[in-house]
Amino acid sequence: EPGPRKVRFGSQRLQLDETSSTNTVAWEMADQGRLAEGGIVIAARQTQGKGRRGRRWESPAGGLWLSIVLYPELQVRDVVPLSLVFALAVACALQRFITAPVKVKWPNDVLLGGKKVAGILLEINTEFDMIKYVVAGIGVNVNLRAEDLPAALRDQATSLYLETGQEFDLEAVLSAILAELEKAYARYLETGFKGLRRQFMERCAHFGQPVTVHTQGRDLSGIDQGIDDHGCLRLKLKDGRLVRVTAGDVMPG
Ligand code: BT5
Repeated sequence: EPGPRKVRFGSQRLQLDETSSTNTVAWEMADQGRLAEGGIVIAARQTQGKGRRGRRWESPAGGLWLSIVLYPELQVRDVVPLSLVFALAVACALQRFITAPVKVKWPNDVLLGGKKVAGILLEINTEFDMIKYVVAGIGVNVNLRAEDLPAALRDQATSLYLETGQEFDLEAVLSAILAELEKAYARYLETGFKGLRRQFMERCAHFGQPVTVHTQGRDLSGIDQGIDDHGCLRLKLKDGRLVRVTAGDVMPG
């Protein structure tokens, strides 16, 4: 049949009270063939929540901590932009609940009031060049209070509650997120990042700004020239050279 098959996100759901990391659980389940495409693992709390590159993700009660498993028929290099696609989808979902602008920060952050409200962790299991499965971890600070986060994070992290003074129904936020993720994923399979690039740039917190990108052990400073059709960040360096970065951390200035 023509067109990519449509999957429902969250139709299979493992709900846990507390776990180490939903990404770890989803990875093991996928490995054992126990998690279908679009299946999710979700926990009320994580004791070993993971960020990128071995970093820790604070996951107290009050947030949404979930992982989705996917079996895309894509090359590894075409899976990498999914972290941008999913960050955009989460931003769009959160925007349904609040009026303040929800922004994205390349490659995997969602920002509210300039602070991180959500992050994406993509883990890819490959065999040679083939993808066995992808686990997309999504963490959203929904009803977290200031004291739920370590003091050192308080000037860079926020929650929907901290920005609005309102509590949100976790199930309602979850369904909005799953619906947006599903839509963005289908679109990505159809058009590639090309079809989502414009939308990403419109929500991007740093487009046109001076930034420093930490990538492959070094810092590159320049002006953000936007994201290309493959999801790479284009940077104009001080010496005028234009470089493309595939992964890294963006800081202002
Ligand atoms: C991320 O990493 O942003 C990926 C976060 C993915 C979390 C989800 S939760 C469900 C699933 N299971 C997991 O174990 N993980 C996924 P990165 O860009 O590396 O950002 C990590 C950095 O963000 C840390 O080093 C802190 O500085 C900061 N941070 C930690 N916890 C935070 C939180 N709850 N809110 C905002 N910032 C946080």
